[in-house]
Amino acid sequence: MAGYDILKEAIINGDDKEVEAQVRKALDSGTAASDVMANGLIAGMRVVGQRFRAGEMFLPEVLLSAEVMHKGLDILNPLLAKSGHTRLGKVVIGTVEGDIHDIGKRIVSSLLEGNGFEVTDLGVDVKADTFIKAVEEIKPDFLGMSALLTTTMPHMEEVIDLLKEKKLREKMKIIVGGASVNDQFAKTIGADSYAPEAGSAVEWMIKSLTK
Ligand code: B1M
Repeated sequence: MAGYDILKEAIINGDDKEVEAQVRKALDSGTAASDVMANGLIAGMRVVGQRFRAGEMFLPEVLLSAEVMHKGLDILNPLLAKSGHTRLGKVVIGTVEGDIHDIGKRIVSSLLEGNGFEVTDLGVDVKADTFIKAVEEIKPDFLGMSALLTTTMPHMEEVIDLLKEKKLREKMKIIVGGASVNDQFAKTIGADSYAPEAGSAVEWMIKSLTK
C-alpha cells in the first residue's frame, strides 16, 4: 500500500498498534505532523463517516475508529503545538451540551494550537454555564462551539443569548461548526462565522485577527 493507505486502513479497522506505528514511522521519515493529521488521520476518519452513512460500518466499529484516531492525535498534538511560533490569540472551544462527538472539535483544537493559538478545550457535553464561566475567566479572543446532532444545535444559541445577557457577547468572536451546522444557522443564532472544516476555521480566525 502506498502513502497513507496503511494508516487510513488502520483507522478504519480500529487497529491502535498499527495507527501508532504508522504515525511514528511518518514522523521519523520527516513528514510534518500537520500532514500526518490531514492526510492520514482525518482522511481515514472521513472514510469511516462515509461508510457509516452508507450502512457499511456500525456504531461500535465507528467508536473504535474514533478511539484509535485519538491515539494518533495524542502523538501529534505536542508537535502541532510546538510548530506554532507565537501565541496568536486565546480560544475557548467545546462541544455543546448533550453532544459527545469530539473528533472534529479536537482536530480544530489541534490545528489551532499548531498555528500558534492558546486553546482551552472544555471537552464534550459542555453546559452553557460552563462556557460562560470559561469566557469570564479566560477572556478569549474567540469562542468555538461544535455540534453534530440536530438536537444539540440549539444549545449554541443558548450560549450566545447568555453571553448577550451578561454583556459579554461583543468581547470575542464566535465560530460554530460540526456536521449538522451550516452558514445560515450560524447567522440566525448570531455567531460571527461557520466553518465546514478545521482548516477554514483556523484561516478565518487568523484573518479576523488582522482586521
Ligand atoms: Co454519531 N452521529 N451519534 N457518533 N456520528 C453522526 C453525527 C450522524 C450524522 C450519523 C448518521 O446518522 N448519519 C448522526 C447525527 C444525525 C443528526 O442529528 N443530524 C449521529 C447520531 C444520530 C449519533 C447518536 C444519537 C447515535 C445513537 O446513539 N443512536 C449518538 C449520539 C451521542 C451523543 O452525542 N449524545 C452518536 C454517537 C456517536 C459515537 C459515540 C459512536 C461516535 C463519536 C465518537 C467521538 O466523537 N468521540 C459517533 C461518530 C464517530 C459519528 C460519525 C460517524 C462521524 C463523526 C466524525 O467524527 N466525523 C457521524 C457521521 C458523519 O458526520 N458523517 C455521526 C469526522 C470528523 C473529522 O468530522 O466531526 O464533522 P466532523 O468535524 C469536522 C467539521 O465538521 C468541522 O471540522 C472538523 C474537521 O474538518 N468542525 C468544526 C467540527 N467542529 C467544528 C467547530 C468549529 C469549526 C469547524 O468551530 C468551533
